[in-house]
Amino acid sequence: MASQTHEIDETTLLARIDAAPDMAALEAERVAALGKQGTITQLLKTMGQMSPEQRQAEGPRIHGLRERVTTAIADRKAALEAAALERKLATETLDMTLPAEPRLQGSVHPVSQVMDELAEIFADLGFSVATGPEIEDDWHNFTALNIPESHPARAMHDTFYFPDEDGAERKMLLRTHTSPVQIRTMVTQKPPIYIIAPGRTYRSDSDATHTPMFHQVEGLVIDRGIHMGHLKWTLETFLKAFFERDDIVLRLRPSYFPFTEPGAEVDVGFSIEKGKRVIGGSEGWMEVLGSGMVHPKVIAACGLDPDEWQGFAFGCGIDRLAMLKYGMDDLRAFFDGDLRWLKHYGFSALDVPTLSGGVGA
Ligand code: 2NL
Repeated sequence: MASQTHEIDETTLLARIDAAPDMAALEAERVAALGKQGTITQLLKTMGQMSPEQRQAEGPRIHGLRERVTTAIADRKAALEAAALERKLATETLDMTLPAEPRLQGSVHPVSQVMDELAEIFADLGFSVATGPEIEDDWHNFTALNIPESHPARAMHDTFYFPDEDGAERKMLLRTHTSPVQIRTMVTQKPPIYIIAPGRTYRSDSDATHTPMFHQVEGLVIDRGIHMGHLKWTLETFLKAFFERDDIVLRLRPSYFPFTEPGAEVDVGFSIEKGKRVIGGSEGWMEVLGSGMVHPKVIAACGLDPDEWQGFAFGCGIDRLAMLKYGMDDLRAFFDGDLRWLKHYGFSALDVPTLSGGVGA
């Protein structure tokens, strides 16, 4: 019993610990020496059966042995960890001379892209972009457009009204179309006027094809001697550039808008490609725009002489234009903010539409 410490060859054990090639081998050594059934643990247990004199002699030797083995394991562990870090640092390199990787996050919404395309196409025809408030009064949104208080068109617009203010002359509302922007332009600028007014508009209806907020673009020309021929050429030129096809066929159908005389619905020929309707060709007709000659009463309401100035105007939904051009079929997805949809249909910030590069390239 007294010779138990001699069963452990300390020199060999410390040498094995020092030579442990990896963490797993080191852990095996630790379990074999210091674990529950470990040689040193067993040795410590024998002290219980020793006589006091024996314990006095063996105790310090056994504890000393355990101490040195524990220290050796800790040292070896630190050495292995340092070596592992050293290897990692040697293999992981960072080349600071490489150019930065472009990480494009986010994309341009199809509505914004189409607005940019419209601005580009119409700029080429001499039109500038006009904007105005989304919170309007009923004079600019309705009255000036020949839609008086009692007119059924007011009810048809599903208008969002603000609560009446005490003493206020005009009702405030969310504009139901971008026409008030053109009214403001006619009131404040001298003709000739060549503008498009793209922007958000609001109507209180909502289903698969209507959202309470939607985007509209309207165009307005006020000049001398303007007639329907100018209107048709402008729309045809616009649609050819926008859909990037030459086989665009227009059909103007008489229609009624209180602010035009005459008014015309514009149908565009479509064809079927890969099971989907695309603009171009003439397999069928699709209603795309509303238009007409500006009503003399509207011109007069803006303080201009309708005998001197004539004009045409048109309007259509930007969301619908985007759907037709880029093949989306659910309008509601436009405003969900779903990143997967945006990633699929969105545009690169670098994809700026230009006439030379193709507006939708
Ligand atoms: C449609 C129809 C249209 C206009 C908008 C307009 C504006 C002024 C004077 C006269 Cl200031 N007209 N805009 C004219 C005809 C049709 O839009 O279906 N929009 C979605």
